[in-house]
Amino acid sequence: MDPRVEKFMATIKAKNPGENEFHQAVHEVAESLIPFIEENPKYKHAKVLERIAEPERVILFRIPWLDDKGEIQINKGYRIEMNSAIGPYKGGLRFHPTVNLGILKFLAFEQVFKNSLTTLPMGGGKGGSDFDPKGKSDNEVMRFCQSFMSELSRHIGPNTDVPAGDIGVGGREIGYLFGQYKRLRNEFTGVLTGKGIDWGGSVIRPEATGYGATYFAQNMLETRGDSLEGKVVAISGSGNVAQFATQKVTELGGKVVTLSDSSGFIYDPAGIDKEKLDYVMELKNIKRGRIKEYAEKYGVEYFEGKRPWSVKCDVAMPNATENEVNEEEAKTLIKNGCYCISEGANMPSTPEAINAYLDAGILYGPGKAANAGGVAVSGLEMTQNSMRLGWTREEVDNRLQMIMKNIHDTCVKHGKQDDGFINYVRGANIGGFIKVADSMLAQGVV
Ligand code: NDP
Ligand code: 2IT
Repeated sequence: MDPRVEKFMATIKAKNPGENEFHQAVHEVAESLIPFIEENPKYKHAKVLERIAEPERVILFRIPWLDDKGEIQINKGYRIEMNSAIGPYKGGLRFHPTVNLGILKFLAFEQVFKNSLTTLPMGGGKGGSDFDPKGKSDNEVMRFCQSFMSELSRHIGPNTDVPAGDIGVGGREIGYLFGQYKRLRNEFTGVLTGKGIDWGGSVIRPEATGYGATYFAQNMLETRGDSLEGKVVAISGSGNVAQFATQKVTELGGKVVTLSDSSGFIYDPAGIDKEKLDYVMELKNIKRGRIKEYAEKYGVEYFEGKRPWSVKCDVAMPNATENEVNEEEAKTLIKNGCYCISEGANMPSTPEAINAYLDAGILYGPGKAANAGGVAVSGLEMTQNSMRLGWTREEVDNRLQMIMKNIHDTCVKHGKQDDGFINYVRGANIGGFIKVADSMLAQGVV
């Protein structure tokens, strides 16, 4: 390891003990940035990277709520306000039992670079709770969201901090959160994104992350004169990102053969077509069932407790969660002929898996570039809210495609090596850093 990176990481680990995912995210960025900063001493003397790695503010609070039995439940609530150099804090809320400070700090840190890459004026933030929405009634979810927002409302606002969805937070939760904010503040405003179309939302926001990650895969393939047409695609997850990635891959002529949830994956070699995807959407978004039921309905194989990376594919899209592709799985993917990875999830590949992709010279689009379409359309939702206007699907989709293309160009600009190989990790980290760093320099020691 580069001794400068090692020294930097020793300080990060000492200051943030036990926050393993945060260390992992910072390490990946530091490996790209420290050599770049050495070549650009203005960033070094101003300790820009050291400042970016320290949240501007961390809010931690109690969320008491009453379950359907009338019993009091208590969860932890968080909002990490990471960096506001280029705009209001912006980033999703995650409701999942694994949520802790280290996970949200990694997500907020990634968000700073991702939001910068979109070219829109958004700082970085992330929040959430260890609340588990699984098995809860709609009323319980509503009471929880109301209690969560009772505290969060003091800290956010359309010009301050604009949360959105992430794992466990979709349209239903954003609705309850928005209703409570409006009630407390007596303000109808763009304080959240991912809102319903009838009350301030943007078309294409639900689709945006999955569509964007698919456009990014297409952009990467185009650098090799290739496309998604006729490609076999393995997708993990079966939530928001996975569903709309499946839809767009299919529209572009690819064949999606896997989906998963935390219990296992289904393998459908015939491909998950529109009708089957409609079934998945109903199963996951309305019935809130398990992906196993797909295997029962369509008579395909289900692999309990397994991830889909053993399946033969050309393209893989990890769209579930962090660290869901390890070194062995990455090597299996490559061995089976996979040559393009586009990450819809945040940090789904372990550092060893990333090294395997880079060593093999395959196309690898890291999450902070490939999944930026979601937050980008959130930024477009903020724009529409400010104008009190709504754009058409065509307008928003064109802008999304343009933004993904721009992000791809930025990665090429900063990541293309002398031998022609595009290192998208380096490209995304440097490309995301420059605008934030220059803004911090311009704004003084803050
Ligand atoms: P959803 O809650 O809609 O879906 C999450 C999916 O991932 C579910 O299928 C879930 O299965 C699975 N999953 C969650 N945790 C685990 C786990 N520990 N192991 C295995 N599977 C798991 O979330 P999204 O689709 O919105 O988010 C997916 C990923 O995309 C996350 O990494 C998120 O941070 C990232 N992302 C999301 C954006 C958005 O706009 N929504 C934007 C950019 C990135 P189960 O139901 O069993 O829990
Ligand atoms: O990780 C992400 O970029 C998101 N969950 C979306 C954030 C947003 O503000 O739309």
